[in-house]
Amino acid sequence: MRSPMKDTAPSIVRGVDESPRSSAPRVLIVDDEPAVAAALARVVSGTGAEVSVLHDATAALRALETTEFDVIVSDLAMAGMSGTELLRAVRARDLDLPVIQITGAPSVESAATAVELGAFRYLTKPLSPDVLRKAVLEAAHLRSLSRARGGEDRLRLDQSLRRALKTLRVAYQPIVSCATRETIGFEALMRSTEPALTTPAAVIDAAEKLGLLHTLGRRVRNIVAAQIEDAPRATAIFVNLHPSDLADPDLFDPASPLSRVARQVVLELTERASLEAVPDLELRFESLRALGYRLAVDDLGAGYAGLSYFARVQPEIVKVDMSLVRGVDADVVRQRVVHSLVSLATGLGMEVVAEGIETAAERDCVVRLGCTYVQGYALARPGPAFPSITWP
Ligand code: G
Ligand code: MN
Repeated sequence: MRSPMKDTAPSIVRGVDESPRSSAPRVLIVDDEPAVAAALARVVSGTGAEVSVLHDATAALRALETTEFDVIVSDLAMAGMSGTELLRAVRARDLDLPVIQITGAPSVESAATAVELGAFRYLTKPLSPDVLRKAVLEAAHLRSLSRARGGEDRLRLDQSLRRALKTLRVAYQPIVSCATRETIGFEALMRSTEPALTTPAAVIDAAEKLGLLHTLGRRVRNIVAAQIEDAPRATAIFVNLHPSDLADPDLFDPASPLSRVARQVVLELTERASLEAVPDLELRFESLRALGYRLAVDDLGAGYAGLSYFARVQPEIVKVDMSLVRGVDADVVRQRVVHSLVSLATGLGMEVVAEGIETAAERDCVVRLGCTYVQGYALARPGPAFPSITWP
């Protein structure tokens, strides 16, 4: 491949003007021909950018994991991973990072792919230094705009979440025995009054984005721990866990407030959320049981993991998802599914909660199908510690 530049190849890879590192854009040049890469570096350095050079795309991807670059300038035809594959891999992790592609063999196909993957520019050789410098400056400008926007969004979200955490409340919804019609427990449900984060899903989503899931989980568990002594005698409190909570040492700390009352607590693990990423899952369940907790599988019948998940947790209690409960009294298929889940679970010594009961007909139907407990608006809405039920 001949050099794209009229300039001769220098060995400098640092910016020519020594502006502070923080303000100079960081540009990564990827070209498998060292002489070409050096020529590109010399030209790009002329913009005041801080330039790094790598000679293959795989190394570039590795570098992106540890270093934040503002612009990538990449050759298309490279030994090993191509420039197109590099762009695709970059897009999988960063939708905004501008990538300038340079090619000595332009084609309609590679240009179309560049557009599809959102390349910032598709430049052809021979390349004028001015064109490259202009493209790099524009790309760096775009990057700084999107960074500023992202920073503001994040700051606003952070402020909202911190307010939500301060004012967080827990509502409790009764879980009722079908045999005695007595309340045997309450599900603790997070409630937020923060205007930007009104639903529990929005709070969890924000905490996930900001890396504060453990803070949120601890907050809910500590509120429950402080209220549990006011719960009616012999009732259990059901607490929802996020899979990330299973990686929080606080959950396993015998001295944490909720651990002290673990015998009164059932931890709900939703089948919806994948636990694939949690290492030593079975050991963690064992530790929780050693602390006195019981475990429940939540939303059974709604998720993707299905019965394999069920076998891994071997829960004391399963909660049949409200999608199976809705209209169950008038739907033979739902009745069969619930009946099968009930016989499977009770055959394994587990108890079954039917959740999301909205009508007396649904309630009576799941009782007939053998569910141990019922929960839902038909009995009681979630409310301040601790609501009573109606079951005439
Ligand atoms: O996924 P999980 O089962 O933890 O969800 C419980 C949610 O369902 C809570 O937000 C609760 O307010 C809501 N909920 C409780 N009972 C009912 C019900 O009877 N109908 C509906 N639609 N939602 C309910
Ligand atoms: Mn739940």
